[in-house]
Amino acid sequence: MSSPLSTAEVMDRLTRRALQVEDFLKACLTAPSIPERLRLAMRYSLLAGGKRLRPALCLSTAELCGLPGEKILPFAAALEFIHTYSLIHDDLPAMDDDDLRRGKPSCHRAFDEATAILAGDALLTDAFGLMASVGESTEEASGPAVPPARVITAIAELVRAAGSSGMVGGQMIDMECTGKSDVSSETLRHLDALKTGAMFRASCVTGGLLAGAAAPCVAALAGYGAALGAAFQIVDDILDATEDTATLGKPAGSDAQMSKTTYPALFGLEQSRELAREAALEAVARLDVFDVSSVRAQAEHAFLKALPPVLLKRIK
Ligand code: GRG
Repeated sequence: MSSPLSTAEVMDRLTRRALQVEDFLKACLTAPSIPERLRLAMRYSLLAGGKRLRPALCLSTAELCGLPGEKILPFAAALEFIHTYSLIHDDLPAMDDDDLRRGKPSCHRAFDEATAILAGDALLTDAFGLMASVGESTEEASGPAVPPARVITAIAELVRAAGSSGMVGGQMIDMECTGKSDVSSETLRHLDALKTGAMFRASCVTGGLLAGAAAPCVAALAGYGAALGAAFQIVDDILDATEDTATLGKPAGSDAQMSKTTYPALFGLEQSRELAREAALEAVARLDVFDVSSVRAQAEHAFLKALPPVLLKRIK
């Protein structure tokens, strides 16, 4: 069994994963057929930093289940394309109307509203080409990187997570709840599970599906991703209420300013911290089913187990 990783080791692995994803992303969106202003806006937001957590989870869970991450880099990058589109649209005046994202002017501030809408639309649409590409046969390679049937299953999983019954649905509920003072804790959990949790869950599950993992392992990855997503959202809510704009790279206190229902608003800071800890522990426990034998899988198992507690260290 793998030994526990220190915070520094987890951060080091995350940084290396982020760089691997960053290199791939930098090589994307170079086709001369893309109108220049659209390309600039897409690359502006895509390459503005970001922790690259969702692709890192996909690559790591694939390796945990025996598939080398290099084989599915385009799929992992697609998760970041979809995440970036959601951030661009979330910042628009019709939604959260935020001027700052990832420490820089939000896309509609750096360009204009119409260009930002199109940049988000294009990132979402182009993500499907990236996902499909890992199941396509190319002339250079002898066959597809991953059997096409697995790729279709993984795409279907991600579509459910990102679409109307997932992230977009969660955003709709979030908007409907904004400004209301009587939002229940069940509604908050539900909207967060859709808005944030669904993409975390899908990032983990798709890694397993692409690797051809057995059903109990895929179910464990789903539980891990959902619990990690819940912990992440609670931490994000706490940070919004306690950190400054410079630290966050986005406007601090915006949840309270917009009268959003958040964990600190409903439960107070101390209980929110406890709920984040519980969710992180649940995530870690879901990894117990894995019986890892290869060195690479052991390393990923240790990383995934150590990640939820490290996430909690972002809150004081
Ligand atoms: C507009 C369709 C649509 C959906 C928006 C993701 C989302 C749904 C809204 C973002 C608003 C928000 C602050 C959500 C809380 C959690 C979250 C997704 C934070 C941002 O993710 P990080 O911290 O960001 O992984 P980086 O910049 O590191 O990629």
